[in-house]
Parts: sequence; C-alpha cells; structure tokens
Amino acid sequence: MAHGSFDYAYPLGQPAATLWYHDHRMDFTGPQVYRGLAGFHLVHDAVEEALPLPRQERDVPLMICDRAFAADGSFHYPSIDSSLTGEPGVTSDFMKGVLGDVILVNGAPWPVLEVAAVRYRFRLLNASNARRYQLALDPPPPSGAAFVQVGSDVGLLGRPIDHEAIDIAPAERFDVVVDFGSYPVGTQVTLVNRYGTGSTGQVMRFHVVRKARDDSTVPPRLADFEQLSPPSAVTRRMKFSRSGSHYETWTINGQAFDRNRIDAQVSLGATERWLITTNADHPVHIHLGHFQVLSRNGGKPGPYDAGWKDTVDMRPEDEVEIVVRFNGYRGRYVFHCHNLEHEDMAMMANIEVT
Ligand SMILES: [Cu+2]
Repeated sequence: MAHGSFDYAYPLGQPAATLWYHDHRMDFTGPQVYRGLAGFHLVHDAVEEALPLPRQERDVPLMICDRAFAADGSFHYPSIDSSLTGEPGVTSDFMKGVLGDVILVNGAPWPVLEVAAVRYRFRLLNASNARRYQLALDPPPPSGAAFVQVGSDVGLLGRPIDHEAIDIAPAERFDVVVDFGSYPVGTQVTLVNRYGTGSTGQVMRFHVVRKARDDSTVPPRLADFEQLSPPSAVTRRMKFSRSGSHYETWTINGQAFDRNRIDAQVSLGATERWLITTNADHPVHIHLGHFQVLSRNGGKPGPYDAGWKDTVDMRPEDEVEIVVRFNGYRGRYVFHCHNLEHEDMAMMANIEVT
C-alpha cells in the first residue's frame, strides 16, 4: 500500500461560480463519492459582490444526492469488489447506475430549513452518482416563478431566467433565487423531485417561520456574458453509447477508456464545436474546457442549457452541439460521462492540450 501527500495550488483565475470537488480515483470514483468524498467550492468575485442578491445566511449551498443504506446504517453500494482494490465496477443489475432510496441534502436525509419570508439564494448541486431530478416547490409560490436562475455550472448568467421546475442531471449546478415572501408565515414548502416516487419524490422542506426585512433583489442584468463564437463546422463528433464486444461496457466513439491513448488533441486557446450524441442518459462532463450549448436535437438549446456549462444533460438519442474553449493550461485532461458508474466502467477519454 502506498501512502503520500500532495499540495495543490489553485490560482482560481475565473469568474464567480458554484464549483464542487470530489474524489476522482481511477475506476473507483463512484464508490468513493458515495462514501462522501465531495464538497462545494464557491468562487466569488467583485461582479458578484456588487449584485443585490441574497447573501450570507441567505446564500445556501444545497448538495443533493441519493443513497441506499444497509440494515446496520452503512452505505449500501453494489461494488463487484467492496475492498475497492481489485475489479472495478458494480454488479450487472446496476450497469445503468446506482440509485438510492434516501435523499440527502448536505449529508442529512430529507432535512428541514427554517426560513424567513424573504429571498434566498440556493446553489443547487446534483451530487448523485446516477439520479436525475426534476425539482419543484410544493406548493408553488402564490405569485412569481418558483426559481429564478442566476447562474449555471461555471458562472453567472447574463440575465436571470424564470423556471417553474428544474431538471438537474448529475454534476450540474443551478444557482437560483427563491422568494418565500409571497408565502404566508407558517407555510411548509417541500422541495420535491417530480421524477421520483415514494421516498425519492421528496428532497427537503422549507418552513417559513417569520417575516423579515429583505433588501435583496434579482436585477435584470447580472454579468457581462461572453457568447462564444463557434467554428462554422463541427470539429469533433462524440458518441456516448453502450458497446464493446459483448455490449458490456460504456464507451465514447466505441472505445473504452485507455489512459495511454489521446482521443483529442487540442491547442491551447482553441475554440471547438462538438456534436455529442447518446443512446442512453449521459450527463457529459468536460474537464478544463468550459462550454456553451449551441443546439439540442437540431433546435434551440433547452430551458436548462443556458450559460457557462461544464456538464450537459443528455437524454437517450439526444444530439447536442456545444462550443467549447480550452484556455488556461496545457496538459492532459479527461472528459467523461458524469454518471459515475458509467465513468468507472470506461466512459471516459483523454484530451491533450498543447
Ligand atoms: Cu453515462
């Protein structure tokens, strides 16, 4: 067994964003994250500080995930090798991804947050290994949108977007404002998951306990948003599918991950246009290169595609075009499906930035 330590220095030369980090150990990311090796990393800047958004105790990160527990309270994760030292992956029943029947928010099952009847900013993160959610408020607010989105995975939007509900795939973040001001004091508001049933249909509850002064607003302009200009033609095609000689693994362009193979060579600063296709649910995540969605299934981007992204929610048989810019650093990076079981079962590829 090898032991050691590393110091990592992050210059954080990027605009304000709701980032998160998690263990990424080769072949065993799913069980490691399942055991809790994940957290938020919020980046702030002067642009964000100048906005009149809710702040301090009214700016609340919410890490949402699902887990299953054994009778003794331990995490129940169907690893082929529970020592996490031998064969990676999960038993064949869980090939599509591991789902739990308990929803945790910031590590607590179905928690309750007491709130004042004012605006709150919530950094919604889907930290689940494989579960997609459709988040909504029950009851919906008597007036106004349930969620006013102000940011996406990697930064503020140019302008806020109203949502009645939010579809969120693993690794996606939605930075939203919820105004409890239109609910009468005493109301219990449940954050529900419309894609769940029974115990997975509820996420957490807000209890509106008092009136309070609210100086916050959501301004019509949030940040200067740089719309990337894509090359006129598609530069790369990426197909995320289940294949292999016995249809036994998850692949990109028909190939399982090989740490020694470079799948995409990119020069530093390049802007590329990728056409991504799928044959199942795959949240596609790219390291280093932040991107914007150009089109979904030949039409406009979807309602949850706005802003700077590092993960795009892809449904079965979807075709999504993105414009991605690789700036900042040279080196070798991966892109992969952020369904962690798919990732551990080889749905990952290498980019070399030179
Ligand atoms: Cu996948």
